[in-house]
Amino acid sequence: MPTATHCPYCALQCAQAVTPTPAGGATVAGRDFPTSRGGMCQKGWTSAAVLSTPDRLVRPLVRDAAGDLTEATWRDALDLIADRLCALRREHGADAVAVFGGGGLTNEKAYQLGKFARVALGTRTIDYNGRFCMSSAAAAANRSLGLDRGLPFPLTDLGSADTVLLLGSNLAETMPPAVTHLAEVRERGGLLVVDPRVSATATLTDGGRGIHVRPVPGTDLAVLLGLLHVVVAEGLVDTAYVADRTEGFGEVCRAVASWWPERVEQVAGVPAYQLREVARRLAAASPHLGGRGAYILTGRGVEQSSQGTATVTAAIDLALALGLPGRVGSGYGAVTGQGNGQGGREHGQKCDQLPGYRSISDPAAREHVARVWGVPPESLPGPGPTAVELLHALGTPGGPRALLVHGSNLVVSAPNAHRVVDRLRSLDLLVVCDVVPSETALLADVVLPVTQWAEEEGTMTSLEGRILRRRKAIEPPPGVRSELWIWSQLASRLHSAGTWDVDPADVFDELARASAGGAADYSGLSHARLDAELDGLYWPCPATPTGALDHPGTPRVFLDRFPTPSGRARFVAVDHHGPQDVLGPDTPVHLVTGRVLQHYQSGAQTRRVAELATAQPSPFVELHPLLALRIGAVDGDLVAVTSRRGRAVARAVVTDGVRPDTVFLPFHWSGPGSANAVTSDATDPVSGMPEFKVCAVDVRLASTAAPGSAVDGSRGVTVPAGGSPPPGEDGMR
Ligand SMILES: Nc1nc2c(c(=O)[nH]1)N[C@H]1C(S)=C(S)[C@@H](COP(=O)(O)OP(=O)(O)OC[C@H]3O[C@@H](n4cnc5c(=O)[nH]c(N)nc54)[C@H](O)[C@@H]3O)O[C@H]1N2
Ligand SMILES: Nc1nc2c(c(=O)[nH]1)N[C@H]1C(S)=C(S)[C@@H](COP(=O)(O)OP(=O)(O)OC[C@H]3O[C@@H](n4cnc5c(=O)[nH]c(N)nc54)[C@H](O)[C@@H]3O)O[C@H]1N2
Ligand code: SF4
Ligand SMILES: [Mo]
Repeated sequence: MPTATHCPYCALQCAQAVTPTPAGGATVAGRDFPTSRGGMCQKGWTSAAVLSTPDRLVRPLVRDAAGDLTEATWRDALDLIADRLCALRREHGADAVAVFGGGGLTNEKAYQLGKFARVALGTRTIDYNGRFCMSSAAAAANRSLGLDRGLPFPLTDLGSADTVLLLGSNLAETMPPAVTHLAEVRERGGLLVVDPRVSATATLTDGGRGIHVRPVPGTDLAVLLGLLHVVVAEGLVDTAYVADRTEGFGEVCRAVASWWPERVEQVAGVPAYQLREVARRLAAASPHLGGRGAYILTGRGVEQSSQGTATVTAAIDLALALGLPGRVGSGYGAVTGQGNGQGGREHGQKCDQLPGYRSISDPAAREHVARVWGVPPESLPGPGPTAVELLHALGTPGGPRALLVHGSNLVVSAPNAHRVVDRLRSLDLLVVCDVVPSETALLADVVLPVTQWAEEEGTMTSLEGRILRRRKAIEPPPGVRSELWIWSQLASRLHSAGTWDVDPADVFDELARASAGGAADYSGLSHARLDAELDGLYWPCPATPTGALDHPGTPRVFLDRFPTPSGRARFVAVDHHGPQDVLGPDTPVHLVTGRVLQHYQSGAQTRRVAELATAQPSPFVELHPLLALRIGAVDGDLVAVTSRRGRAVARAVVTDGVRPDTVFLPFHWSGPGSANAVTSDATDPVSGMPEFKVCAVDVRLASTAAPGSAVDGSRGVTVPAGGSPPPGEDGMR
């Protein structure tokens, strides 16, 4: 019998039917569902391969005196971790133990991890990889709209609109089944894409029926200020909406006054006529001018920037001026990335947060959550450092001495990876829970093998804020444990207060109580209720005052009011400064980073799937024919991309799909082609988001470039600079 569950990877959470095979693996088929409509991408279709990858972790590993990771019993591994944690806490205080979580963890695990950090470890030092992903969009939405639910409307709503403006999102590769929801908009010629590259998504603008805007990397904020300038200058503002539902418009009007299209053209390289055209098309689609509706959506291309929060803020300001948010058939949204990127940022693994999207600095929130946890509110630590600050502090005087990693492969995915590897190596204790020996696991002192997706029960919250059931379809390999069990074992060894359930349904019930009354209220839900609702339910979904679980959920938020003190959305004035790295004589080219269809994130999972590894075997750098000519490179040559931080060597793909002043490097590989050896760890001052997307580099033929060292997770393994990574050394098996 197939089990109904959802894909292990991205936030679209395509519906799957998983059937066990006699050999212990599984087969995966698509299943009807409103967002995925029975479809999956190549990663989803091949996802079962990760369940039985030959190097699946099935036993705890502990680093021995010779420096090798060797098999250990669970008892020995957990005793060792608990002993070392106790000793470090005694000597250096509770904050000396740090925790790093992930947006791929189920809601139950994300919740329990936050509780484990605050109650069992008593540390404030916890953050997670969602900081790399959704933090700028979240910070801007919270500030402007009072709430961060990535898409505050169902994805299926997009089909009714005249126009969709996609900024820095390559949906056609990052969520292929979602493209079906753009079909009607494309038919109307209404797809507008802002991306410096001719991405797969940009080609959906259909040869000019839609519009592809190609700004200089890192200048989207200027583009958005210019668009709002045109909307104001040409009298296209929805004045009734602005008066009824917003505040702060006057200041924003003044701020955009100086961003006339010709000035934007100078900064962003986008022709002034094209800016006017985009602004007019958006306005014509807006309800107040009789249009069918318009959506503005942002992705990582504009958010992963040192001005990411400001850029999203400008996108929301534009949407508010056109009267889009909180209207059926129009809106602003951010396209959440990770499988549980949405739920993962609601239940307490963020450094400043308690479950239910509550602030850890709010006395009432602390009181409520402490009661659910059975501990005094004053025992809960305060807010801790954000991800990049946390990583930089590891092993420094006064910084954390131990790190527990759950669901992130930092060696590949964190910015300025050489620095991160250096910090990880300086720790007294690195513990990594994973399903495969990721590059980060290979660096650890203790590696714990955990259950994955089709082996576990739980819930995930998709990009639309829809809560779904993840269901167990097959037995995990013997020897593998769930993280809920691991935390309960460690909590008891640490003599922690509180109860530590191991059944995901029980943990969910506790999470529901902890979230009650918070922004992301799940108190009207249970596993049993979600089992009966095959399409899931949207939060907020509170219990009734009598405790009944029959709230219908909230597909569309903001329809009546914005959850701000005044009930109005806030215009926030922002200004454009550009990326921290500026081009100079030694680094004259922009590097932009991103994704390819076949690989997921750090590639820890997808590089182990034969079909995906064959289709996309090694890192590559896209460069324009003019740049290729200048450096004397042809297709297939090894090209070195060097910044002030480090260097990546990858195969050249010569294409006029990138601008002559820009190269593109996907970040899915470690070793010599590691994009994050090169990226900048400058962060956004509001959100802590690193500037992954844009930095300044030198590009030349690898043979003419100075040698550099490669980022590789394993200790004692030296990867030669330059040259193709030998199979296996970049984690591919
Ligand atoms: N295949 C695949 N799918 C995934 C993932 C994956 O790893 N692989 N990861 C999931 C996750 S966690 C996430 S966050 C999402 C990310 O999904 P997306 O945001 O769609 O993905 P990216 O490729 O990171 O970036 C999108 C686009 O931003 C463009 N870009 C780069 N710099 C700039 C700029 O300065 N301005 C503008 N306007 N655009 C720029 C890039 O050219 C790229 O086409 O994907 C999810 N889905
Ligand atoms: N240059 C550049 N860098 C980027 C980005 C970019 O666009 N450019 N994007 C950033 C973004 S948006 C993101 S989201 C990050 C993501 O990057 P990472 O945080 O590295 O995410 P993953 O590769 O998904 O790592 C998840 C790890 O957890 C393991 N895993 C899977 N399920 C579980 C589980 O249930 N429990 C545990 N303990 N482990 C599990 C996987 O095997 C894998 O090793 O990368 C960021 N880095
Ligand atoms: S689009 Fe995302 S959720 Fe759907 S199959 Fe692909 S990776 Fe899985
Ligand atoms: Mo992400």
